[in-house]
Amino acid sequence: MIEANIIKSKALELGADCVGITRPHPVPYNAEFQRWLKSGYAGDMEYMARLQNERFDPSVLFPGAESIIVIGLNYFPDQQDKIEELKKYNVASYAWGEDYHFVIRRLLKRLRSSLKEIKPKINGRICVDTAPFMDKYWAQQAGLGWIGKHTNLVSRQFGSWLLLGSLIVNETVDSYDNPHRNFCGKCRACLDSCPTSAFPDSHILNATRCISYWTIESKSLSIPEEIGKNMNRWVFGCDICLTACPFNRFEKPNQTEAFKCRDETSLLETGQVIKLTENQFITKFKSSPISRPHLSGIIRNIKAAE
Ligand code: B12
Ligand code: SF4
Ligand code: SF4
Repeated sequence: MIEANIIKSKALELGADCVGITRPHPVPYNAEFQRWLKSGYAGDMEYMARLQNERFDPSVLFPGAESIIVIGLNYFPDQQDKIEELKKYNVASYAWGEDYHFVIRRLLKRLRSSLKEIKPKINGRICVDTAPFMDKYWAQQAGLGWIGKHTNLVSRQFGSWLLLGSLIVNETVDSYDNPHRNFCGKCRACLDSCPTSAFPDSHILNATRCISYWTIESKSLSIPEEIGKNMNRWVFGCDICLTACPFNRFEKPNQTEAFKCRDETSLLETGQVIKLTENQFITKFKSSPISRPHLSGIIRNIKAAE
């Protein structure tokens, strides 16, 4: 057994903005998930259908799992957009700095090493998107916030602007957090704000209607006209439903150096990115989330948003 407070202080010291700890158990949303897949809402994200047993039970994903440490990093921009006047296109704010996968993985690796110093036998599995793991569900269980109707975690400390990562460990702790209450009530601001009507219902996102899916994840050579005409100039991701949430009254600028807006983000915002060669694009956007759809995907997005 290890003291929860020791783990939490270490995580905060390493740069997490919030941290909670919960016990593993089977995730109760398997039926909803299967309905989501069957409805075709995953589009061409075939990986979502893989490793179902692991996704719905952390003890299958990591045998011997005793506790799940969940961290949140605030990514709300620390400044207004530098090039507001020249700006033609929008880029989701999570992508303005270094790729959060690297930032959170680095932090959780350090946390795992420092826990090993206290308990040499402790072992842990890091989850930041790449593992089949329901990040938002576990974040709610660990008390970081609740799953809003826009399907993302909402925090009473940071609004919609938390990125999540978890460390599953083979060690119990002396006290676990309680799941967070849901505060959405009758509000449906996020659902009504979506320009492409991507929510068939509360807590359900049809990714094949979501600008974020089309501009980041889709491998299609073109974006359907119906989506394109409602893209509102979002060429990488989309923050519209997140921005609509009234709990953003608690938002505050992030303090994470790696999330500071990089100069190359403006190449997308001005549209100048299309003048880059493939090699220049790779060099400039190395370690940025923007590299994911490749230059060809970014050009596709700009064409569709015009
Ligand atoms: C695939 C994926 C996407 C896809 C699909 C998104 C989706 N909502 O499913 C696309 C590409 C569209 C996407 C977009 C974005 N994403 Co994304 N994405 C993921 C990923 C890898 C998996 C999510 C998943 O499992 N989806 C499958 C569906 C079926 O699951 P679900 O929405 O969780 O739905 C379940 C619940 O709604 C539940 N359910 C059903 N009924 C009910 C009822 C109630 C009351 C409740 C509580 C739950 C519930 O059942 C469903 C099935 O299990 C996660 C990381 C991870 N491993 O979790 C990041 C993640 C969700 N994404 C993230 C972010 C930041 C984004 C964007 C904001 C990026 C952007 N600015 O463009 C957008 C937001 C779009 C939106 N409104 O969700 C963050 C969200 C952080 C947070 N605070 O929640 C995550 C957690 C990554 C991270 N490590 O931080 N994403
Ligand atoms: S990210 Fe944009 S397109 Fe996707 S659901 Fe939210 S508002 Fe709609
Ligand atoms: S906008 Fe309203 S319904 Fe949507 S997540 Fe925020 S509080 Fe919940």
